[in-house]
Amino acid sequence: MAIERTFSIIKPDAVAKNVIGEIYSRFEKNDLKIVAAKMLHLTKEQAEGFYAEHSERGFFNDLVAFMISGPVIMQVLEGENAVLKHREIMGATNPKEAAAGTIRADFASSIDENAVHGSDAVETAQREIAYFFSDNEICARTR
Ligand code: RTP
Ligand code: MG
Repeated sequence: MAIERTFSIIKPDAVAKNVIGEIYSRFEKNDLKIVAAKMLHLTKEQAEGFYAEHSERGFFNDLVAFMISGPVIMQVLEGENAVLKHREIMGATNPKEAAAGTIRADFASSIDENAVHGSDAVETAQREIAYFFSDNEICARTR
């Protein structure tokens, strides 16, 4: 199976709940390696640009307001089948529909404040990674 990279955000609600380590542990238990990470408080422009594909949706303004309501931690995860694997361990967008044991089932409050983001395809991951990380901020994990 192919080694892929995917882009992950621990959203402001989960940072506020102090469950960064719990979420990182889920990544590690599923053989996803963190090859880049940074904490930052997004600007409105960064959040609008990142979620530009949703700009016509009714929830867009609330989504942007939520994403800038506090700091986030973002990371690049690497591993076999990383994009789909990460989506599986995140669970469904709406935590009420998320499978038991998934990150959103355990830590999300609502469809609006749903703890994590994960890229939905390899091409999306490439674009999202490049939006926040330069090549020299991504580390090889060879040992
Ligand atoms: P994400 O992009 O954050 O990983 O989430 P996703 O793929 O599961 O969901 P997506 O359709 O891309 O939506 C992006 C984020 O917008 C919020 N949302 N709210 N109120 C609503 O109906 C609604 N739908 C989506 C969620 O925070 C979702 O994660
Ligand atoms: Mg999405």
